[in-house]
Amino acid sequence: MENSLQQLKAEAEEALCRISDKAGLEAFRVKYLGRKGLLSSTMKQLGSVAKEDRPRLGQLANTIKKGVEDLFADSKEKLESGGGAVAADMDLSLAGRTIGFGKCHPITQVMEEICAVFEGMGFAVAEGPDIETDYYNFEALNIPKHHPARDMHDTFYVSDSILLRTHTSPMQARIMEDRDPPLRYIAPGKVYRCDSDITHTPMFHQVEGFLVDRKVSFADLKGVLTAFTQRMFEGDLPLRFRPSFFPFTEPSAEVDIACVICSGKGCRVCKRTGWLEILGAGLIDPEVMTMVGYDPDEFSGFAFGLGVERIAMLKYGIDDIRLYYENDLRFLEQF
Ligand code: FA5
Repeated sequence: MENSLQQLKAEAEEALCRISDKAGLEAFRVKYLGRKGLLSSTMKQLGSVAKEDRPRLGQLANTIKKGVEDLFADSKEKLESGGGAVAADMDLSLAGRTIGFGKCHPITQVMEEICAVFEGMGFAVAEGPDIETDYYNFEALNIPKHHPARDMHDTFYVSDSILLRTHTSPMQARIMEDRDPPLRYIAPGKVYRCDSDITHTPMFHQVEGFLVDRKVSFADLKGVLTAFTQRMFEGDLPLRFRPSFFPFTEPSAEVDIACVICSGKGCRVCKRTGWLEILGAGLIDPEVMTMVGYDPDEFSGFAFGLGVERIAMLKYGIDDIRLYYENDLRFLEQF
């Protein structure tokens, strides 16, 4: 009896798997679960088994019956909701839905391109922490407490001495402190400022670059940056060096590229000037050299920090920087 019950269970389970329409379900119900069905007739035989085996086999029969009833209910529900194992009207030869491949965000792509251009010029790549100390972000760069230059940075503070780095320049101090010249490094990464409009975002990317050696001049800086823009924009884009001020470079400059969005005629992106600022740069201030233990009479260097989003705007003719961070796939998929 026990064997016949187990065999019936296995048969019923197998039969259920093969059912693909309502008629099949009804036939199954009549054959296995109906009043005169196989389960009922097997259970009727309980009366003829030995008295001492009856409770155990009765219990087993009930469990098997309940199991088959549950499976039947499940299959019925699946079939009625169109999710049957193999629906009769399902065309298995149809092509499946294609799953699109993901790819890097356009800013990551531009960042990698920028790094590749500088690596081609012999710069090594170093990365540093986004959460930075006040010392490396400001003090080591000749920006002591209460210096007015701190105001330009719109800093997000974590505590009095810890902050989200406002630029990648702390990497100058971190690397110079650790190593002796000659040095030629770039340091790409995220930076943060409380700032937002069509050319500013609160989180953006910079690539810091610096070179320290004997007899480094402003002409070297101009040469490297001109070669960079020529490679990045594949041609001669007008470039201008504007005198500026950074406490950690002397002399300092800001570099603008002719606005590709309006071809230099003036638009809302370039604030009607025909130029878009892409980086700050200069010769490393002797004060910074001294703080990291270099002799400024023996060594000199240049440094620059470029805005990756600005380069990406110019490269692709994007007129609002915030588009990069709205996560609209229709925009992102174009790159
Ligand atoms: C600096 O951050 C300096 N650390 C650059 C530097 C490095 C100067 C080494 C000298 C030597 P500045 O604040 O100008 O400078 O920012 C550099 C570039 O980052 C800007 O030219 C601009 O392209 C970009 N940038 C600045 N603020 C934002 C912002 N909120 N959103 C997007 N890009 C920005």
